Amino acid sequence: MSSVNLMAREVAAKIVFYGPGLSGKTTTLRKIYETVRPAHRGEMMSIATEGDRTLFFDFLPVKVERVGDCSVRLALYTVPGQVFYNATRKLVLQGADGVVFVADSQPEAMDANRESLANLEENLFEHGIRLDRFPLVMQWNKRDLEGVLPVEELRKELNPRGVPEFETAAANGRGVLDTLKAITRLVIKDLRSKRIVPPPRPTTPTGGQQPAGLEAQLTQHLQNRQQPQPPGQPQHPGQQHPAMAFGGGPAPALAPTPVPRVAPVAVVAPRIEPASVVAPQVGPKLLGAASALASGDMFDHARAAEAAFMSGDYTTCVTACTDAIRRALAYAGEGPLAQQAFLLRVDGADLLRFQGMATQQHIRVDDAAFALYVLMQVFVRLNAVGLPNAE
Ligand SMILES: Nc1nc2c(ncn2[C@@H]2O[C@H](COP(=O)(O)OP(=O)(O)OP(=O)(O)O)[C@@H](O)[C@H]2O)c(=O)[nH]1
Ligand SMILES: [Mg+2]
Repeated sequence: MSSVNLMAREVAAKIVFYGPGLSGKTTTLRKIYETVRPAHRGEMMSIATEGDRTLFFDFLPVKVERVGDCSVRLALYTVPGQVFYNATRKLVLQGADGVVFVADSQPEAMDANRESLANLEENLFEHGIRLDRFPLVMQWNKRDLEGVLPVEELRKELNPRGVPEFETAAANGRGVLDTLKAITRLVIKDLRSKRIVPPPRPTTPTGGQQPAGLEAQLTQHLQNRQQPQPPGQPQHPGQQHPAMAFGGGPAPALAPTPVPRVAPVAVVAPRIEPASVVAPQVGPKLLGAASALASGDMFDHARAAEAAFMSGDYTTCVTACTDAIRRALAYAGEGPLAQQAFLLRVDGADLLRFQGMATQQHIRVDDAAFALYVLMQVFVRLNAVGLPNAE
């Protein structure tokens, strides 16, 4: 899914947190959300959850501070771990640039871990990708619990390839940012080797020499981040970390504040940061056109599509639109999609073109914009006929 905007010199990459049910994927994303400063991440969205269980996906856009003359945008996703949601896992996995496998370290979860890893391999293979050549990091989660398996055992069973691995306790945040750093590095390295990431410009605006390659710039950026904080800006435990906490060293202790259930709408508490630390925040959050037209229960689906579009994840935007359109058309009653569209007087040619995208190898920005347009068309037609009604 990676995309590069050469004008803005911006790289967008998709990272998926995969693993069995209840292994801690959503908890991990929430911790990243809490830890990264608001200026560097968007809203976290949990699309369709039931209690603690993810039914569709969680999504969190994160921006790594400018690295040399490029910036990196990450779109972080979780899949639903429960075995019977494989179709959704396949959709979410589409276009991924890297995977963090979140394993549950408890002995009783070992079968589920193995099964989920095999399932990841199978689903990637269906997308024409071999897991053993794909950017992958293992997250041994729930290390805070008593009686967990030794890491050697987890490694032997689940990580024979010896990819980078991290012991984490997502519940208190330990290790999650180190894991994220590692997968980001792997993804950037992979994108460089595929020549997707542009070479750095030869000189800086001030005439200084840039280190070669985006990864070298990232390394330099990480080193800079290790510099001590300027006086007057101490790091408090629990304080949101500057940038992505990509500064190396241990992740900061995280405040044990309870995490509220993630609402579909803005959950970003406004924060006032010293001007010298943070770029000014963009003003109040605005609704996108699709979510402004959405009825209550379609709202977070529309937001997901818009957020994916804004983060440059056009494949997921189309995926989210597909799901939303299917759900929205269902208000016209049971039957094939074409019949539902006909009843609502949604343009058949538009719907055909939209459905044709499913077979496209590469989804471009104009495809995603078109998908959002079709979604809006469906919402407008539903509004016109008064659906969904109040009953
Ligand atoms: N003790 C402990 N509990 C954890 C940890 N990570 C997650 N949990 C708990 O495990 C449960 C499941 O966590 P989730 O993050 O919802 O799991 P998930 O992988 O997203 O599950 P699905 O959405 O069903 O795939 C929750 O009750 C979490 O609080 C951890 O590191 N330590
Ligand atoms: Mg979940």
